[in-house]
Amino acid sequence: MRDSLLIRAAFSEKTERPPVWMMRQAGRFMKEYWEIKNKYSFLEMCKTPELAADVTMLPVDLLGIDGAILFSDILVTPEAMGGDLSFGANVGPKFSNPVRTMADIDALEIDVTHKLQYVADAIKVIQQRLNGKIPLIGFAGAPFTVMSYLVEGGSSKDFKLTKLMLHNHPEMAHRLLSKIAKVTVDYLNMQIAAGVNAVQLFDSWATALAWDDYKEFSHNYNVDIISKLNRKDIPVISFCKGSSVFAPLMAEAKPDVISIDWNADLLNIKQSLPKGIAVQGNLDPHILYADKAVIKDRIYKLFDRMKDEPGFIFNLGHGIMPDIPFDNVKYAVEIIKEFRY
Ligand code: 1CP
Repeated sequence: MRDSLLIRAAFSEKTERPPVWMMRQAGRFMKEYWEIKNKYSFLEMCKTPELAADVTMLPVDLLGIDGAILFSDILVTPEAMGGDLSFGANVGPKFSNPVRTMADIDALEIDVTHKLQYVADAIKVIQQRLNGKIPLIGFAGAPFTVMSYLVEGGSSKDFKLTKLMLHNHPEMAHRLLSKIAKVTVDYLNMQIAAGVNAVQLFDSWATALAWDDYKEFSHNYNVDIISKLNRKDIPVISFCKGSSVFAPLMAEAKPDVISIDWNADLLNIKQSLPKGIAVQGNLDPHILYADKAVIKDRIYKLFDRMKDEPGFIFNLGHGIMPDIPFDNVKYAVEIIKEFRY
């Protein structure tokens, strides 16, 4: 896998075209996903290795992307720590026992990889199915983003309770973040041992934080996690919403790749980073709703801008929305695979 397009680009080597994968590529915009989802709950899908493999393979088989991403969720780690997690129809994730006090934090377990063995099992099944064709990306949520779900008890628009904990009770926040960081290191190293070829750390909601708070409550934990991963030949991709602003700090954590949201000019960001850090991104996912001529124009403009910069992986600035037409996503992958620098 070291010679695959994706891993070479992740290690900042020259490639004949940009490799392509897309966040949330294995999901709700595909009717084949719903055929499985209508029979099983989301957590059953995550916890049954054969089903997780079936879903992981959908975009591999139907879109022909250059990297598969493990079908799972960032919330399986807080669940293993003791969070009572459920996913109701159209209400998103819920934790019925939100973490609000020091006693709640103390009750969370940190030696939990045995409870996540189903993920290692899924990785083995997926690698058998991929059969060396393309790399498999593992992932975990970054501590701040995972913390937000535990504290809020689910998704949030404003992260009010989470930010209140950072501001009024920083000692509690740090205790909670340290516990999540420990679990995240063990979990990602377990995925690497089970056979993933790259890992991505998702800090989706870092964009809610001011610079100093990002540094203290998110970045410092990501630095610690990245420094403890068994990285030989395994590129580490660091993603956050807000990366157009936080990229200089993210680079200090020394990931191999930084995944950039769609606000920034990708070339400017790339040129501002230390040599040897690749970028991933950064098409506005809404472009995939537009006419095919627009999709082609925007993607090729991005490629033209990045043409002299080895170390570029095509992705979206964030995930594919569930109602983006499948045909448009397929078209985008096709024109990317036709492209040559
Ligand atoms: O209802 C359904 O069918 C479940 C929808 C779904 C799916 C397909 C959820 C629930 N998670 C997933 C899969 C998933 N989640 C993947 C699989 C691989 C792929 O990308 O194709 C990955 C990498 C994630 C990671 C994840 N889960 C993130 C970080 C990435 C991102 O998009 O920012 C986050 C924030 C979550 C939480 C989550 N999981 C699911 C929901 C509805 C949510 C809440 C999102 C929110 O708070 O807005």
